[in-house]
Amino acid sequence: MKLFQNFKFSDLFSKKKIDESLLNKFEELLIESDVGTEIASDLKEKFKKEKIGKEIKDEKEIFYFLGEQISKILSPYEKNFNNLYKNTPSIIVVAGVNGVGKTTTIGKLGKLFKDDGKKIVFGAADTFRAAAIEQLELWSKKIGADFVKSDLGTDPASVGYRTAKFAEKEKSDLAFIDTAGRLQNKKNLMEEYKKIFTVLKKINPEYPHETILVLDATTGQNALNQVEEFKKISNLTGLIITKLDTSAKGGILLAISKKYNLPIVAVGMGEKETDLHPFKAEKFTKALLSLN
Ligand SMILES: Nc1nc2c(ncn2[C@@H]2O[C@H](COP(=O)(O)OP(=O)(O)O)[C@@H](O)[C@H]2O)c(=O)[nH]1
Ligand SMILES: [Mg+2]
Repeated sequence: MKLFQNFKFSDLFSKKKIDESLLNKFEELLIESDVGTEIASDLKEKFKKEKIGKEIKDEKEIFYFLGEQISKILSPYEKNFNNLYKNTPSIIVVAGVNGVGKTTTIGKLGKLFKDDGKKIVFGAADTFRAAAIEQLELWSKKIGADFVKSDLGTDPASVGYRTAKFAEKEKSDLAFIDTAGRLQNKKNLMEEYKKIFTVLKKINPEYPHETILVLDATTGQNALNQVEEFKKISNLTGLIITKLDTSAKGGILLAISKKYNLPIVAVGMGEKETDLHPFKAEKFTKALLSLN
């Protein structure tokens, strides 16, 4: 993950003095890195106010200034994943389009809570592909979570229902419900999700306690559309951004949290079970800008 790819600030600031045309280039770069036009323009203005006409000693100065500002923008959206556990059981639906990393993320979250001594159950409500059910079952075995199995083509809502009931009966601490998220048929998809929520609410109007939307950082601006779609069908309570270990620019986090005011529960930094981390604005910003 790197906000600016193949780019050195020193190339831009060769004059060692900040003027209007440099600020415009700076803004352009920020827009290219997916932070969104509003934030890019805000950052430019802040920069202008404090640094215009001033000599800069080295490019690090610019990175540190930018880092401080970005960290300030992001810090209100920190939500540690430990907050997902508030009730016994805590019923959590994990949503998102195909391939973003939902199943993997459930495995990783399960591992984190399991290590903390919690009793976990996974529900395989992605019944669209047999491989998806197997994938979640493998994760459940790997980390020692209970598993509510389903068959190919079973109604996802019924799996959600059985998972919540299982969690109540077996006194699980957390239940994670995996979903299909296939976008090929948007109308069906949305109906399926709605049905999951309706059925869960019949058991307890408080269910699900959390609906986490998983987004793939490499999709850039498209992630904004995904939030838009999922907001229509559910009360999203948080985001998990995956694949930040790749060449993803990562700037999309700023655009999304600002536009939708959604907390970030965790970030995915790889495919292994230990590759999910709490979202810390300062740490994230440092990685984003390669500062240490
Ligand atoms: N590099 C990387 N790969 C990830 C991450 N999270 C998930 N993946 C991979 O993305 C692919 C799709 O993940 P999966 O959990 O099956 O997505 P789903 O369709 O949303 O359930 C798999 O190959 C995962 O190993 C991550 O944080 N980093
Ligand atoms: Mg899956």
